[in-house]
Amino acid sequence: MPNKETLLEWYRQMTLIRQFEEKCHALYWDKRITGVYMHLYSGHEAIGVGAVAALREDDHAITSYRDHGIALARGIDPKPLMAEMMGKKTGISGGKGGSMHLASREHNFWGGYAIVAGHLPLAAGIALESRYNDKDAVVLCLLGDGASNNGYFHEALNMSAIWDLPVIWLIENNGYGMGTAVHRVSGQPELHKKAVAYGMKDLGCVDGQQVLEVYEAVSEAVAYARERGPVMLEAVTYRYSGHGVSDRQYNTRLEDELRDWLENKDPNKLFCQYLQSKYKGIDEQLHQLDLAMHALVEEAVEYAESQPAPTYDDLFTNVYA
Ligand SMILES: Cc1ncc(C[n+]2csc(CCOP(=O)(O)OP(=O)(O)O)c2C)c(N)n1
Ligand SMILES: [Mg+2]
Repeated sequence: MPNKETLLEWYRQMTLIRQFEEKCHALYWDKRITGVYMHLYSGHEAIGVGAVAALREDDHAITSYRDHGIALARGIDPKPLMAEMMGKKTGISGGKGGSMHLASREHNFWGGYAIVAGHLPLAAGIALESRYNDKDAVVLCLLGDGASNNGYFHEALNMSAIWDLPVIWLIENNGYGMGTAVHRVSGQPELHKKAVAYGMKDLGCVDGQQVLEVYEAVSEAVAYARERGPVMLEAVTYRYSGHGVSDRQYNTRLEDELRDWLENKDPNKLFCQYLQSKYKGIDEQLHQLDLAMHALVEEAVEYAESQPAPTYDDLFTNVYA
């Protein structure tokens, strides 16, 4: 069982993610963050924080375009992240990636990919490097429910199985791929069972709104992957905003459904209540963390706005032809 200090650190991260996302949303509608796409992680916090907490520093993480929360959980400073949102030169990806392509080699965080399931073969490749060079680092690959119907999913899972690659395939099942419900597009709506088709270990399904449950399940998955090879786990969650910022969501989803997930299954509220019941008198400490994360996000915005844009010459760096 993680100690109080660790639990408070998770609370800090979950709060930071929610506040960062809410700020990004406001900045987008204020046209201070531009671009067509930005996919928020609000609602998924317990998965990102619980799963990344189960990794060692030399392990790897890779995810889809819904990547801000994983970048923050991996310990990347909010300042270069916010600068990236605004396309600044000092952004974590040099201002050329934006919201969907956050990455940091130093943090073994490999992105941020816009193509649905496009990062799955890359996850297999990173894991192959680890195995080939006799390292024991594992790869945490987070993917959406929709991604589990893409051809890359089949190829990458199959390869990981035949080569015993140390990958944790963690499906963040938020019920929808854009506006399409899982049961309408997946022949097997119990997504974790897809592991069976590849002879892969299926660790089942976990409540993605409970950070401790996610942490425990992913820890088991990590131990399995490190010793034996690929493993699949599903975490059920919900996104609190539209698919991306330009999607107002209410066209496609029932307001009652959203209200239920917000009122009764908000991962941050549930974890706050858990901490309050476990540690009497912790309220003031939690309140101080809320304030500190608010200040941290504000500082990140101030920093990002003060940063220069990439130059003409920057267009030609890190381009492979
Ligand atoms: C190969 C490909 N097809 C379609 C799209 C358009 N698209 C972007 S996100 C998305 C839905 C993916 O849903 P899911 O995997 O469940 O992830 P979520 O957005 O729910 O986190 C689609 C169809 C794309 N980016 N790439
Ligand atoms: Mg989805």
